[in-house]
Amino acid sequence: MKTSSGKSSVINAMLWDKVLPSGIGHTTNCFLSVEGTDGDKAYLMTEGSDEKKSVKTVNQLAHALHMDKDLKAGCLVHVFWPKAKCALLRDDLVLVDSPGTDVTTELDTWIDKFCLDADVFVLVANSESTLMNTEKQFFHKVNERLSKPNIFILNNRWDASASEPEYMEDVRRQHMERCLHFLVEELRVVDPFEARNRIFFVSAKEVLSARKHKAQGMPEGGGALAEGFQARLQEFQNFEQIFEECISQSAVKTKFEQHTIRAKQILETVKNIMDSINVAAAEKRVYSIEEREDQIDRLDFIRNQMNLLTLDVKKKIREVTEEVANKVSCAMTDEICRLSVLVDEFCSEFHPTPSVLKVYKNELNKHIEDGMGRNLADRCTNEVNASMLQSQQEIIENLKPLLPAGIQNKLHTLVPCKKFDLSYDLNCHKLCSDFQEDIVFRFSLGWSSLVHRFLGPTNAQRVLLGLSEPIFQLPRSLASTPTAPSNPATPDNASQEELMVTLITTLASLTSRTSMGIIVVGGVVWKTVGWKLISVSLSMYGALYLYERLTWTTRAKERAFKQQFVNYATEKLQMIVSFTSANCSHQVQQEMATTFARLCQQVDITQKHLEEEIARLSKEIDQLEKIQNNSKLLRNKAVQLENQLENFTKRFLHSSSEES
Ligand SMILES: Nc1nc2c(ncn2[C@@H]2O[C@H](COP(=O)(O)OP(=O)(O)OP(=O)(O)O)[C@@H](O)[C@H]2O)c(=O)[nH]1
Ligand SMILES: [Mg+2]
Repeated sequence: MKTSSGKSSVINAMLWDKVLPSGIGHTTNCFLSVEGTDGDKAYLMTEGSDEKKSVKTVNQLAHALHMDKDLKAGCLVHVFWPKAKCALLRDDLVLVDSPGTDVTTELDTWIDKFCLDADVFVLVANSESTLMNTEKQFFHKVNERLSKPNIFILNNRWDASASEPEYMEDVRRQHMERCLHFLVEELRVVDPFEARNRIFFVSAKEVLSARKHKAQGMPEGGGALAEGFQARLQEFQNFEQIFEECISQSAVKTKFEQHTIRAKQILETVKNIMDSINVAAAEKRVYSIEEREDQIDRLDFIRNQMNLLTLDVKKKIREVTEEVANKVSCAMTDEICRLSVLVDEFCSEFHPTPSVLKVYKNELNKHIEDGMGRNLADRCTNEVNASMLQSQQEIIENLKPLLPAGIQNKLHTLVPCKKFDLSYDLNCHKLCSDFQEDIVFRFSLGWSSLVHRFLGPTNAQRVLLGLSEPIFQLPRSLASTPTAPSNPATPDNASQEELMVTLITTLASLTSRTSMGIIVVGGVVWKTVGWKLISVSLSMYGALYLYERLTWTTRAKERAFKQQFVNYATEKLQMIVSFTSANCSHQVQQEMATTFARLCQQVDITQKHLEEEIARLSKEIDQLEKIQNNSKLLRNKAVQLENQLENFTKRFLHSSSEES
């Protein structure tokens, strides 16, 4: 590092050619880097300019450097030397030559600028003097900035020692001790054993001239060479070999150490990320599994409850409908019993002409239909409504817990419990359309009335229509009796005797009433007593007839009509009691079933939502499992890479640092 110690000469010797200018005095006035170029021409580039200045000879280079007034000691000039000319430059090696250190005080700036990237430092000392303090100081500073820098010490100009062979060994030992002390004790960059491979005694000038000779095809030992040249050449070659080994190891280290450290950091981060992903996914998965279990439980619960509730509701609907049927049928039976009252209440113009009668009947039908409907409604509708509403409310209350809170609140709008009107649909008009009134005058002791009374309405009709068996064939002679006008259907061909026999035969089995007794007695007497008695009887009979005929007024007819209608309608209505009650209970059943169906629909929606949610959770759980597996896989990969990096570090980085 000291001026003229031969730094430039060492580089030239290593490059086998005089690449850099060297000479007595302060030759190198700035930093010079020498690196290889693929081209066959050398050139140089100064800092801050892209211009490639061509150099042909060293003199030109020296000239160029000297001429450049802008160049200061602190700046860097790149010298590009054809790789073809020098093997050393082929592996991207860059050699940096410095100006003499004793000429400048800008050590710190230099170190920052040129030394921090350096793999190997070579201290070229002048073996004719001892290590200079300025040289030592530079390396102390370098040592502060870099950890264990690779430092070689070349004691150059060792050829000079050949002139004083008697002191040579002593001088060499002295130099060696001082250099060892400097490297091992002061700088502590190497151990004592290793340090012996870092200190060499050489002559750059000799080596360069020998190599130049050799390059020109002349013997390398040619020219005026001092004694011990071969040993010094050998030592220089040793230096070169160890220097190159050191460079390559250091290159590996500088190239890969930082990357390895960075890669380890990245792998550590990746591991942490994967771990946290794994933990988070596991937590989320556990949570999702729990949630899914909850939802499945809830779904099962809803299904079971629905099954139970459906049975319950069916039972309830059956009960309510039965209750309604009973109620309606009771109410209707009562109403039918009270039908005469309802019919009596009716008043409208009555006249036995068919047209008036038709209107009368229509109105009567309507009156009964309205009245009965109203009465039934009064008796049943409220109760039915109440019990139905109560049942519906019970059903809703039972179903409510199966629905989510949001729907529970608006259930009354989704399933409205409106007031429900039973429709009884009596349809009296149609029911009584067959009604045929019988309001022609009929004498109570007349022929047909008697037959009616004795034989009952069915047999009487058969007898009167002449469709019965011969025993019921009525005697023809009776046609002349006063009863004849009252019954136009009386047969003419029946004989009196036969009639009597028939009557007696029939009467024998019947409990006789007073009038019947009279007739029977009259009939028996007729054959035995005289005409006086018969004429008295006949006049009494006539008077009775006259009386009945006169009292057969329109009012009586209306009464008879109403009575007949009541009988007829009672019979007909009784026939439809079970039908109507069934109809009503059916309406109730429909209404309740509709309500229940609406509720079921809501429950179905809830179930469907639950099923969807369960499916979603299952999918999520699968995804989380995949994520977990992936994160584990990636973590394992990271661990593998870490191991590989560790092996690499042990093999290529640690070993080299241990060696150095
Ligand atoms: N005898 C002898 N002379 C040498 C040796 N090495 C270099 N010289 C001579 O010493 C002088 C200075 O050599 P340089 O290589 O320029 O020295 P330097 O350290 O680069 O000098 P600066 O760049 O000025 O700091 C030159 O004249 C060389 O011929 C050597 O090993 N033995
Ligand atoms: Mg120099």
